[in-house]
Formats: sequence, structure tokens, C-alpha cells
Amino acid sequence: MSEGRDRLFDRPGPVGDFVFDAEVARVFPDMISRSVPGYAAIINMIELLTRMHAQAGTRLYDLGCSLGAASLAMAKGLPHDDCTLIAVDNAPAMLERAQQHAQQAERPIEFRESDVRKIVIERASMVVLNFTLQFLPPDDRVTLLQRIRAGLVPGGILILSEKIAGETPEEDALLVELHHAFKRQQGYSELEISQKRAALERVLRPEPLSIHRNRLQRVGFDRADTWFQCFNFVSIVARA
Ligand code: GEK
Repeated sequence: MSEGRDRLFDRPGPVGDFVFDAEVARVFPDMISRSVPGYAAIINMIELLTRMHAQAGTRLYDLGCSLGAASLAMAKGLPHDDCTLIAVDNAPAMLERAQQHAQQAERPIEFRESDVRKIVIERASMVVLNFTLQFLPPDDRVTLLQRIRAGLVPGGILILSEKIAGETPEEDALLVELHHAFKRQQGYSELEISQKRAALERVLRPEPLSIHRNRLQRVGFDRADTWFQCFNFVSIVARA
């Protein structure tokens, strides 16, 4: 299975909305690691968080699994034999590659091709939304989080990683500037950066961290703590 370098936006031209198709699936590992500062560290820590929080006899969900990097980390960290690991994505091209990657997984992973909004979440000790909630229309975010909260066992956790907006226009401008400098350092050109930005504009809608934390508390999480941040990329652990 060949996976290549991300050059999807290096030609000038009309830019349509970003979609998770076969072209994106083919370059996805390169794309996400050169676009999300700290991505490898977050995946690594998901293994650790799984080791700490997975409870025997429960389910673990990776919602918006893409090629299954977080699912594989969860499979590696999972200390119990009687848990069920469920990975969900609605993009067939992504899921197809995820299933191939999962042949190396340390535990079985059940893949489901579905919208995350339609998945039944029950008896879960851990749910991962690693850069997925940002792709849902803002009105649907609260409903999904309510369903996740209702499906968690006592002591269960949600790992929510998101691209965020700044709390003020000044903070937002700084975070965007730093992110673009990171992308340049990773070898993306100005054209690639601006065309990718245009492609994501209507598809990925970041919200400020305060909105995420307040919403998590509103839907009934006891705590919502930021455990990772690099520029405009954060990961929160929310406890039931
Ligand atoms: C990782 N978690 O590597 N239902 C199901 N899947 C969806 C939906 C939806 N409504 N909307 C988007 N997706 C991964 C990275 S990528 C993040 C997640 C990024 C899926 C979409 O098909 C894609 O695979 C994933 O969410 C988002 O840890 O590309 O910035």
C-alpha cells in the first residue's frame, strides 16, 4: 500500500471544498503530520491515556478514525482482553486504508463506515474525537457530545482534539501566523498553504477553546482539562 507526499494543492487553480477522497487518503499520513503540529505526540499519548483509562469489559470508540492512527495507538495501550475497540469514519477511501493498517494492530478493531452522528455509543470507557468534531456543523456538535456523555461509564473519558480559533482577533492572528510558519518549515509553499486554507474554509470551522470547555461542562462532563496545545491545535481530556 503506497502512501506518498502531499502535493495536492501545489498547482494554482479553482479550489473546491476539501473532501476525504482517495487522493487525500493516499497522502494522509504525510499531510496530517506536516499540517498539525504535535500530531505524533498526541497519537503517542492516546496510547498512554488508553493504558490509564480503559476499563475492563467496556467499549472504546475512535470517531472519525481516518487511517486509524489513534485506533492503533488505543489497540497498543489497551490493557484488557475483553474490551471492544470501534473505529468509525464516513469516508470509504479512508476506511479502506485504515482496515489495511489495522492488520498490524495489537488487538482487533471493528471498523464501521458511518456518520459519527449515527453511531450508538454505549458502555464506553473512552471515546476519541481526534480532529473530527471540527468538521461537523456547529449545531450538531452539542448533540454528539451529549450522546457521548450519555454513553460513558462512570470514570470514562473523552479525548477531544481540535483546531481552535483564538479568543480575540489578535490571538487568532498570532496562532494562524505561527501555524503557517510551521507549515512553511514543513516544506509547504505559500500557494499550497493558501489553497488548502481556501479548501477548508467552509468545511472545517474552528471555535475558541472557551466554547469547547463550556460546552463540555454544559453537556455534563465533570471536568474538561487541556492536556496538549501547540499553536491553534489543542487536545482536551473530559471526564464523566
Ligand atoms: C487521526 N482521527 O488520524 N462522520 C464520520 N467521519 C467523519 C465525519 C462524520 N460526520 N466528518 C468527518 N469525518 C484521525 C484524524 S481527520 C482530521 C481525523 C483532519 C472524518 C473524515 O472522513 C476524516 O477521516 C476525519 O473525520 C477527520 O487521529 O483531516 O484534519
